[in-house]
Order: sequence, then C-alpha cells, then structure tokens
Amino acid sequence: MVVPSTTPARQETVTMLLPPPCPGGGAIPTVDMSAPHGRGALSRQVARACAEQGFFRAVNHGVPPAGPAARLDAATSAFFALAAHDKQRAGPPSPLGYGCRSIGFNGDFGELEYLLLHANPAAVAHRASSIDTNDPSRFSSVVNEYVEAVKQLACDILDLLGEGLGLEDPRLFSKLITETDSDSLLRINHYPPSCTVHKLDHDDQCKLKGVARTKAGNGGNPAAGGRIGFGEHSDPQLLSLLRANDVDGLQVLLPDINGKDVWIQVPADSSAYFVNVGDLLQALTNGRLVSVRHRVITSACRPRLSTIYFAAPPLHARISALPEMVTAGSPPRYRSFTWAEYKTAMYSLRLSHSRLDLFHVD
Ligand code: GA4
Repeated sequence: MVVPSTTPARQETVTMLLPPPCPGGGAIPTVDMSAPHGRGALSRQVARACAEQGFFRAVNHGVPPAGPAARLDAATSAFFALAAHDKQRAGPPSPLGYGCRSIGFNGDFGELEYLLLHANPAAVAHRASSIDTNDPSRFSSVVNEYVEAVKQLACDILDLLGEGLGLEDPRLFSKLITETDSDSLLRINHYPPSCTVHKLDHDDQCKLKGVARTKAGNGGNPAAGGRIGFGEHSDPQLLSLLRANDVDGLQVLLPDINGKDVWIQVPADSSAYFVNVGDLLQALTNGRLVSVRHRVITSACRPRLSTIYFAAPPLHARISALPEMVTAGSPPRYRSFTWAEYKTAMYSLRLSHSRLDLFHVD
C-alpha cells in the first residue's frame, strides 16, 4: 500500500463533494458534417454551437472508423498493455512522452496514464523508438496517418467556423494549423477500470515513487461522482477533436436554461468526434466563441481509451482579436500574445486555472 500524500487526499474530498452531473444527451449539439441542408446551414450550425456551448458532437465526419483510427487504437492499446517499466521508457512526460497519473508540472493528478506526442512527423519518429521498440517505424506511420486524417477534419471544421462567423478570410483559422511548424499535439489517454475490483492493478502499474495515491479512493461509486480521471480545465489551443471508445466519462460545463453552469455527462459515442473550442479561438474571436471547461470522471468497470488532437498554431503565431470581432460595443478583451508566450503561462499554472484571464484587458 502506498502512503497517500496531501494532494490526492484533497482531490478525493473534492470528488466526493461534486454534484451529480446531469444526463446530457439533449444539451449537446450534434452536427451532421455531411451537410444535409447545404454548406451555409452547416457553417451556421458549427458557429452557433461553438459560440453557445463551445462544444459539439460531429457525426458523419468522413474519418473512417476502420482505417487509421482503428490502427492507432490497436497500437496504443498494445503500448498500454506493456509492463510498467517498459512504458516508463517513453516517460516521464517533459511535457511530451508517457505519463502516469501526474499531469503537468504543478501537482495535478488524475486516474489515468497517457501518451502525449507532438503531431509533427519528425517528432513522432524521434519518440517512436521509446514507445514501440520492436517496430518504431510502423508506430510512426500509424500515428502520422491518423494525424493526417484528423487534421483534415479539424481544417474542415475551422473553415466552416470561418464561414459561419463571416470572416474576411474564412480560411484564416485552418491556415494556422497547416503551417509546417504548427505546434499541434496528439494525446492518448488510458483510464483504467474504475470499480474497486480493478483499482489495485492500476496502482501496481504506475509504480511511481512519491506519486500520491488515495487509500481507497471512493471506489468508483457513481453516486459520489466517480473518481477524477482528468480534472476540470479548458484546452489552451485552437480546437480539440476527441474520439473515445464506448466508455462514458467525459463531462462538459454548460449553461442550463437559467444560465447557471452545470456539469453535463457526455454519452459515449465511439463513432463520433467531440469538438472543443480552445482558449486561442476564444481570444481570436474576442470572446464570441467560448473555450469550454470539461473533465473526465471515471466510474466504469471497463477501461476508457480516448485520443485527442489539439490543433495549435506555430509558436511564433501572434494571437489578437480579429478586426471583424472588434466593434465599438465590443472592444478588444485580451491583450495580444504569441502562442509561445501563452504556453509559458499555461505550464506555470495548475490545470484548472482560467489562464486566459491573465491576458484580459482590464
Ligand atoms: C490541457 C490540454 C492538453 O491535454 C494539454 C495539457 C497539458 C499537459 O498535460 O501537459 C497541461 C494542460 C493541458 C493545461 C495546463 C498545464 C499544461 C497540464 C497542465 C497542468 C497537453 C495541453 O496542451 O494543456
């Protein structure tokens, strides 16, 4: 038994106090990317979902489930099934690489293990030899193929957003992520089964000295809100595209009909992509689009596997409100910053910090 330290004990208390999430199917917009009512209607729908919820479920998105996505799931599942010491060859995350429980550099923890990769092919090739020692080039090509497919979908969504918002250059957002030096990431999260019976297996798996554990957790008791897989946060980048297996866990913070923010449970759908607006889109649109807060609470007896593509600009990209988004009644809300500057701020802060507030014009 590992002796718990103070941080997770506090996390556990928080978990126990979480109000139960609302069942969410109805509150989450679903966007049919096959444009059954034409491109104009689709672009308006995408822009509306990103402005009102900062989140939507994309269906009929054109990324085939059996191709790159299935190959990536097989490769990453094989990696997570390795013994702890084999996985630790690809860690610790600094910030990229393999991580177990520890998130970021400032004392955040979650009940998960993960791979965090730069989405650019040279970086993937560099990292692959510590992830798949038998066939690193196969691992690289599986990741690169997936990144190409999901990046295409991200570009389509960003172009629709540009059109829906009536930007002078509707492709402005997508151009930021197609630059060769774009700083996009791919994250694969593996949440172990959360019911009591499986919990000790995962404690053994991590074997990280000094990493705090809860004595008994809350046993994945859904009435107590489950355990925190990945704590509350917004994504810092432009847009995130998440795909997961059929195990629930994702929750988003959305306003109810009275405007009060409530946690909504996102029903699992392995055939869909879940799209999050990130902090940078909120800044570029001067707050018209909202960066949604979300978290993962695990309570299932099956592992949850999720893959998230974080679409980001190059480090030197300057982020300031687009002229179309600034009016006399809506002056610039945030001061201009580069993505590199924003990243420095984000790595110095806890996961749940509303970091865009630091750039708010008073
Ligand atoms: C949240 C979104 C992405 O998962 C991530 C995370 C990053 C990390 O895990 O290294 C951060 C977090 C995320 C924001 C605040 C900092 C940095 C952990 C953390 C505490 C990869 C990202 O880009 O920002």
